[in-house]
Amino acid sequence: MTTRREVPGVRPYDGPAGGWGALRATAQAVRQQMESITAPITLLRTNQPDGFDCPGCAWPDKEHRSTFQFCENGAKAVTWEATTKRVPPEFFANNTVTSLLQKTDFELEDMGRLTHPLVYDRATDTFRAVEWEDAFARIGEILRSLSPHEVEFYTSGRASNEAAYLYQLFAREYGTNNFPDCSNMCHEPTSVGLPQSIGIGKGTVSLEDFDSAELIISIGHNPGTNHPRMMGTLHEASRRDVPIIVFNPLRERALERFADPQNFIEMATYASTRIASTYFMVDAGGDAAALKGVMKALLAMEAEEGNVLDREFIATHTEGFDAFAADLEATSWDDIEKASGLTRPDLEQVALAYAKSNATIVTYGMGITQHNKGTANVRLIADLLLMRGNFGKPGAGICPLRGHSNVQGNRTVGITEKPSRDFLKRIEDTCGFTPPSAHGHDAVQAMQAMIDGKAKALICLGGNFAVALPDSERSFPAMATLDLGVHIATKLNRTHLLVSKETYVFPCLGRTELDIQAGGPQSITVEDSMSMVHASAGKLTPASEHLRSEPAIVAGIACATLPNSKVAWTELVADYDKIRDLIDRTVPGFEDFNERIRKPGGFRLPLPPTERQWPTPSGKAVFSVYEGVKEDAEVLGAENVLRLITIRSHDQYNTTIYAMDDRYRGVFGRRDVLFMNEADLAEHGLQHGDRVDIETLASARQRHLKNLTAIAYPIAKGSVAAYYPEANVLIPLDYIDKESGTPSYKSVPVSVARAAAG
Ligand SMILES: Nc1nc2c(c(=O)[nH]1)N[C@H]1C(S)=C(S)[C@@H](COP(=O)(O)OP(=O)(O)OC[C@H]3O[C@@H](n4cnc5c(=O)[nH]c(N)nc54)[C@H](O)[C@@H]3O)O[C@H]1N2
Ligand SMILES: Nc1nc2c(c(=O)[nH]1)N[C@H]1C(S)=C(S)[C@@H](COP(=O)(O)OP(=O)(O)OC[C@H]3O[C@@H](n4cnc5c(=O)[nH]c(N)nc54)[C@H](O)[C@@H]3O)O[C@H]1N2
Ligand SMILES: [Mo]
Repeated sequence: MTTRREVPGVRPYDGPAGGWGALRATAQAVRQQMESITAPITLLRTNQPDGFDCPGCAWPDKEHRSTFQFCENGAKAVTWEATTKRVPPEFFANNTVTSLLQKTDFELEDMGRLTHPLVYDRATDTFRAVEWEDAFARIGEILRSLSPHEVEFYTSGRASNEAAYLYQLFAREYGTNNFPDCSNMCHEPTSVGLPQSIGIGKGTVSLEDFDSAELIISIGHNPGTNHPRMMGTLHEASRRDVPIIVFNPLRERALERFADPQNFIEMATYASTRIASTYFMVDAGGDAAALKGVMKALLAMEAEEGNVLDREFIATHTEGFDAFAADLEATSWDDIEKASGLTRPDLEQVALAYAKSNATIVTYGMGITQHNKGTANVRLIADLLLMRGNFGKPGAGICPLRGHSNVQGNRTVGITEKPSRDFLKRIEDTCGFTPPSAHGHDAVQAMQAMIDGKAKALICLGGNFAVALPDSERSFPAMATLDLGVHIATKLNRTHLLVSKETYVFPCLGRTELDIQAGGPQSITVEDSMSMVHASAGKLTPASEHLRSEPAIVAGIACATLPNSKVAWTELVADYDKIRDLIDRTVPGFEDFNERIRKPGGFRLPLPPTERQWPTPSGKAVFSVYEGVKEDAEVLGAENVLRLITIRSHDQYNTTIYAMDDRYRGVFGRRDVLFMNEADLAEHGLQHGDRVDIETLASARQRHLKNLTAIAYPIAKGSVAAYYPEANVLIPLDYIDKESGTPSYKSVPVSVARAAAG
């Protein structure tokens, strides 16, 4: 590479992921957020049998009783919540909302934990403290004056099963299925696609499966940052010489090399382990074509040599194979190569490795789901696994990397805008009211209803709704049109400041904190990515004596809204066992919930495909047909169009910015960068470090993001990447996967030009 000009805050990162850099970063996170005496104790309680579940990610622990698993980003999530910083009412008295809106997302949350329930005062443009009961009474009054379908009940996936269950019970008794949910922006294609393929919308592997896998294919996820405890698993697999094939448009350091901080020798010798055995820089949005290429090659191998497909499995357990195979035949290699950005020999090489492996796991994340063909992508992964019977045997299966630490659990206990009849019937029989059956709004539909003036109130159980959604220039103003905004949160964020006619911010307990109710100290439960349900109990003194638990806040609003409620809210909140009893009676798989949750490690929810049972309408697993590769080849290959990927930095948790670095990608102290392939820079007449403007193509409305610094980066040619949430201004709200409603956050057609401003 020729010598490049120096760009402030941009320098290549040569080390492995993990290692000493990760230990240093952890120490720094602790120093910045916590008094050092309590910090190590808190961290040691993370994911311990009697401790709390890490709020960082949904990757499981071995039976939840391993010794402390080091995880830099888990430590950041914990210290960010357990911080000693506070934002009391005096602070709000001295800072108008207009002035707070000038602060960055990092600055807003870094101010610390919320301490009092707050109400917005329009006259002074400030938030002031309010009594809980007064706030509940007013909210109840407003909600009673609205039609239930005008109210949106948003959930972010950190909420416990108990809080989420009460929340859906409240909204349903009130009269709506409007449950926009962070999952709608995340793994909805998994929830919609996998049931069609294998009858259940969840992953099928367990941690133990990784011990006997012979091949791991990792598509579109960045575990070094987002699921760091998974690095231990990949590290072990690699040291067993298991090939790990990666498909990712960006070179992600942790997928190349990793030094395990738990490995004494690696640390002492500054050594590291390779992770990917082969790394394919697929084009953004090119996975469907790549997967079809691999499967087409497999069919060809079967025709030539035989014994490549698991014919018996296909005959006994699946349907739709002939149409699926015919479609692969009909798809041209030319289109596959154009749409994936990979070559036929590349994909044949993957097919060969796959044909050799007797047990394959495919892991995937947002690089697969956040596309306008997200559901089709997920189904193609299932197809690949079905071809060789990679379900229901040790070491094999599908492994979606879930987002928030309890997003999967929220879904399981009823946060869905499309509830099944069966579930509604159980609620009716158990609770004595008739829940509505009409489908409600998902996240994009909820925001669209707000933009159209059809929604009048938004209640948020956590999260940063407006900032997480696409199209900020339309989404932000929509917040102001609402009659009511209610936000249950640990920390202040921009969505809270986009005030509605009346706005309340309610401070809640976090995972790390002691939750004491009338019936004594409570524990909550969560479900990890592998369908393990286990208990979690915080131990820290709450950030303020005025905090309430999420279940208590939901119950408070419910009591004030529904004076004749059939639900015994106060009793349920006094003892969460009673909430679990209700879950036991209404959600399949939770039989004897209270008993089983008390066993160390918890229990696993039923996953029929692991026993080769397929709860699809036909009772068989179903192959899919994706006919879009030709169109993808045209769209992805179009001249002068780049595909924008929006990603998380290493110092970020969704819209929460912990700090301004992205260590493994070599970006420090800034987030205003656009990652570009060297050849694309040259074709645009640009150099590393030039300032650029980005414009969204193929949309009627003009959308710009100006003055980013373009930097040369190993990324597939034709793909560019910028950080979320800043880049959300560029994404049209209706640019979604039609089947699941998930925004196409990872393949926005854009043009890039030298910045107009000097
Ligand atoms: N520390 C930390 N942990 C987190 C989060 C966090 O923000 N910070 N967020 C949590 C949540 S809610 C979620 S959903 C998960 C997210 O975890 P990931 O699924 O890892 O999400 P992203 O960071 O969005 O990155 C996706 C990866 O996909 C790649 N990619 C982008 N487009 C494509 C494509 O078209 N094809 C392929 N093959 N790859 C592509 C990107 O280069 C990137 O490496 O992590 C959870 N854990
Ligand atoms: N462009 C682009 N946009 C994206 C994505 C992307 O990859 N690209 N990813 C999407 C994905 S995968 C997701 S999941 C969404 C995330 O969307 P959200 O889940 O809505 O966003 P978060 O940033 O996780 O929410 C952070 C806020 O949660 C609150 N919080 C933290 N802990 C707790 C708690 O214990 N209880 C309560 N009640 N509140 C708490 C704090 O106030 C904090 O400010 O964003 C989506 N948006
Ligand atoms: Mo997510």
